Amino acid sequence: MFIQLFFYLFVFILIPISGFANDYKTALIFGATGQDGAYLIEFLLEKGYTVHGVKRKSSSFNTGRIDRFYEHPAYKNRFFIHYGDLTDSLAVLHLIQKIQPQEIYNLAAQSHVKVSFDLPGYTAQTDALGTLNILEAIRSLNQQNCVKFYQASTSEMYGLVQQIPQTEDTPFYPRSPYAVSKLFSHWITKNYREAYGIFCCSGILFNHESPLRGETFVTRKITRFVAKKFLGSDDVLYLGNLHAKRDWGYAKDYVEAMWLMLQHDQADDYVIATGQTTSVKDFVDLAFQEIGVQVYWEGQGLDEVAKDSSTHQVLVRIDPRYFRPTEVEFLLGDASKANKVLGWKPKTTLKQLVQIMVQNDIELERKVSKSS
Ligand code: NAP
Ligand code: G4F
Repeated sequence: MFIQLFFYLFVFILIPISGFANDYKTALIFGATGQDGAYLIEFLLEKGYTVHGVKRKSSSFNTGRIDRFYEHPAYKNRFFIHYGDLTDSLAVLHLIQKIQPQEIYNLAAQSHVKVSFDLPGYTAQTDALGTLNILEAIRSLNQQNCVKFYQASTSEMYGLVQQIPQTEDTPFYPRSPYAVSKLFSHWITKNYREAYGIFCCSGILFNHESPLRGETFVTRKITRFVAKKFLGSDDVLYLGNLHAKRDWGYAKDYVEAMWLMLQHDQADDYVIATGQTTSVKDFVDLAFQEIGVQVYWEGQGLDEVAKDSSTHQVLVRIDPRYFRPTEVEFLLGDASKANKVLGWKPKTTLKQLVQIMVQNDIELERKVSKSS
């Protein structure tokens, strides 16, 4: 009797509250080599998970963000990488069959909004039908009750915003092939939850940045430029729409929200955001402040420029090549539901994020110039 009681206490109370149970969890991440993939891998490995990541075949190295996990002694035999592509439905099915994960995170996407206008077909194949490939694999393998699924939805789905701030109930109005494809994935995820009872969650994440952010996204483009300027460059930065506003958070804070969604007993969709919005122009100002440069702006439209207030040197000019055929001018998220239900809130302010990114890019630039 006493032994039985101890057994129940150990299995149902001590293991769950100690987090020890996570030692037995296996996660599969599509999009493991991207910004969020790298932060999520680290987060899950730290929690004791075994993590399987999927990388695409590439003619050059594409694992720069995650190589360090291979070498880390604490993660030995708990981190694995497999070749795969979301557009290859059989490869997706075989991976799930072989790995038998308890959690699947779909972070894989052609994630650049401007590029999606040039590659609408490829974007739809990956960002829309790719998600369906995973959900269909779960269903065909009869894994409905064994696996939890996270879908990387996006604030881009609000596009031409119908409400301020945007919540889980705000109507969508996508403005790019990327956003339309993501909207398909958002709804198909919901549909598979309702139709087949699969534990599927979509995180509607607003923009999130970090030192691992791709270099063609506007924040990282700016912080890299500011770092080069700090080390003596004479270049000018060319940007597109300076007046777009985004709700920018820190990617490291946001991957925790993905995990929290899959730990809850009810599958649901959540907005993840900071509740603050800032223009591209103000982001430029903040980034230059980080290296002690005050910026002032002059001119209008295509002639608008940013100058250094002590030297009057031009720092930023407009290049219409960076404009989009249809733009998302304003995003501001309300993450109250995630706060109330999951206990999630952002930990990092925009000022801290800019500091982290600029300092990291200065270090990186120093290393590059030392080695060349
Ligand atoms: P990211 O850095 O661009 O990473 C995307 C990942 O997807 C990379 O690992 C990429 O591989 C992989 N990938 C692309 N096409 C693929 C395909 N056909 N099959 C398999 N993998 C493929 O994006 P992120 O910033 O980490 O964002 C993660 C996810 O969240 C994306 O789905 C994005 O759309 C979404 N999202 C991002 C934000 C944000 O602000 N960052 C906000 C909302 C939603 P390679 O490394 O080989 O290119
Ligand atoms: O940094 P961006 O390219 O990010 P965007 O378009 O907001 O998309 C990112 O966030 C989404 C979440 O809402 C994700 F779903 C998506 O995968 C991606 O991670 O552009 C931000 C804003 C835009 O309004 C753009 O027009 O900055 C403006 N911008 C101005 N100059 C620029 C530039 N964007 C880029 N990439 N490059 C420029 O030179």
